[in-house]
Amino acid sequence: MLRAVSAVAPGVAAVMVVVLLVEPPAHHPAQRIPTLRVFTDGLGRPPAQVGARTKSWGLPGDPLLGFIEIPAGLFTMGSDRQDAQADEDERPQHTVTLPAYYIGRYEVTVAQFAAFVADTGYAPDDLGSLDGPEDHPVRNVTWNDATAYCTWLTETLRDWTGTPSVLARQLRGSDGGRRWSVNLPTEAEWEKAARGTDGRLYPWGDRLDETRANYGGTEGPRPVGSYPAWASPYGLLDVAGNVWEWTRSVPLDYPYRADDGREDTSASQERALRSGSFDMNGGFVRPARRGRTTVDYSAGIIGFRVVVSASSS
Ligand SMILES: [Ca+2]
Repeated sequence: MLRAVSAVAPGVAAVMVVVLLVEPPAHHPAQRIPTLRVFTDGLGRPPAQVGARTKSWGLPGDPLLGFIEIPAGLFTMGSDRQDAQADEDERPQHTVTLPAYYIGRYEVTVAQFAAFVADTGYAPDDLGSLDGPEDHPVRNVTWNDATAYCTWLTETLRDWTGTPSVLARQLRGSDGGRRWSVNLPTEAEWEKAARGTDGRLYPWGDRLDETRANYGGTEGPRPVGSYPAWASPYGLLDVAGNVWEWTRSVPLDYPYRADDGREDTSASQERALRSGSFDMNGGFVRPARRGRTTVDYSAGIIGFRVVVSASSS
């Protein structure tokens, strides 16, 4: 029962804030503003968070809703023999070519995940996923929870009139091509976006620095985007530390091949995790580091970010 109460608390809190902001003084009851006009976005769906940075469903309020385009091309994946911190499963280092895709600058937040739950009535595998400040990364999510969020966001952004046109065209297949969707990133998509093309050890370069990311046994996760000066070459934040991030990939041996079964979303095996977390040392927050666990596992150190890609879901 206590878990259920805590699960609805964030949504209730957000509504309460809006009501307080828009209600006229009590001596003008005739001018009372219908709350429906405040909460809806054109589809009758309630934005989960009211704030300067967010608009709808807790998504970032920038022109592409927090998505960054990663151009098509080669990148260096994995680790070479000179990296003493590398595990055997990061080798051999090799090049991988990917088509273009979009990926979230930030980890998905508590507000974003709570908006999905509020909109659909989805029952998370772990109700602890709804706990925490709205601008913190969602955690305690299973792989199944994360992929359910992706399925919902795919349909939501296809339907919404406010979806940025560059994303809407891909999601709807408006140019005559295959419809793209919101997915968890593959291991290759995650790693390219996190370290760029040149094989660097960390998002910002080759030198580890505890002032550039949330790792090393800190007190817990921090608001997403807390280290804006230390983005990846493409602009991603918190790809080193804060929380681990689910990928869609089965963690098979390298070299990476997208067509060898590792991207089969119906597989019931374990999945790869990336990024390391606030409680990990520097070796774990290298973008090449591969974590892994089963799809039904949840923990307070595991969250996710999403891509918009041509991959089927
Ligand atoms: Ca992270």
